Order: sequence, then structure tokens, then C-alpha cells
Amino acid sequence: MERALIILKPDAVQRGLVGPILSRIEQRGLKLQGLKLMQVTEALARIHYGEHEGKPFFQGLVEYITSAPVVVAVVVGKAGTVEMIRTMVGATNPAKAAPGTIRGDFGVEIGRNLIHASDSPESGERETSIFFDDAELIQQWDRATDAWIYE
Ligand code: IDP
Repeated sequence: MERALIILKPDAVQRGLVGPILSRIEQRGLKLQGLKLMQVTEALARIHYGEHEGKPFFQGLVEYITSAPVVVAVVVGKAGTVEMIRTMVGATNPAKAAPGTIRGDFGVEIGRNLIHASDSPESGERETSIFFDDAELIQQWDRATDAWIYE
């Protein structure tokens, strides 16, 4: 199994797109391990986006992600899940994202691209531990539909 951290960024929350975006993930058959509404602090933003420190868009990115509440989720599935979610999310710039992807259907500009999703299983683990305490996650639970989603 592998998992991804998803952040529905402030624009997704402000625009009332939490339900529609989470619906896509649920409908795909992926399973939640954690979900919460939170305010990202500047310190947390700087840790999460540490790899982008020094880039021209970094300060704007920190301001964007801390500007209003976000919804964060941990989503789990079999091997390949992280890549599958990235495909659903689409290209970083919504203007170039394919129709049918979250960014391609809901956004128009790179600085308001609605959603973050971990880019590898390793990032998924690292980012999950940054945003969630163990006690906030339900790592193992039976879902009635599991046998109808996975062979
Ligand atoms: P990703 O979110 O598709 O993985 P990354 O390259 O990891 O894309 O960039 C992280 C975030 O930084 C993007 O989702 C976007 O919010 C922001 N970002 C990246 N490049 C730019 C840019 O050129 N201008 C403004 N914001 C950017």
C-alpha cells in the first residue's frame, strides 16, 4: 500500500470545491486515512515547500497556502496510487492541464491551482507526518466496498 497527502488549497475551500474534488478521489475508489480543515502556519508552509525555497514564486506560494483555511487528507491505496492521484490532479499550471483533471477542470492559473498531491510514496510519508499526528489517522479500517474495488 502507499499513501499521498492531499491539500485542498485556500482557493478550493473558498470556491466551495472541497466536495467536488474529494468526490473524485472517493469515486475513484481510494480510501481516506485522515481528513481535516486547518490553517497552515508560515512555519509549516516553509517546511512543506522547503524544496522551493529561493525560487521566485516561493514567497507568493507561502502567502497563498497560508491565506485562508485548507483541507488536508491522507489517501491510501495499492502500489501506484500516488502516481494515479497525480494524473487525476493534472499539470501544475491549470492553463496547460488536460480536461478531465482536477486542475484542468477547475482552474486557469498556476498561482491558484487548487490542490497539492504528493509526488512520490516517499513524499507521501514525509508530508503525512508533517501534517498529521498518528492519533489523527485511522491507518487500518475495513470498508464494505473494498472487495468491489480491488480484486
Ligand atoms: P506540483 O504542485 O504540481 O507538484 P511543484 O512544481 O511542486 O508543482 O510546485 C509546488 C507549487 O508551487 C505549485 O502547485 C504551485 O502552487 C506553485 N508554483 C510552482 N511553480 C510556480 C510558478 O511558476 N508560479 C507560481 N506558483 C508556482
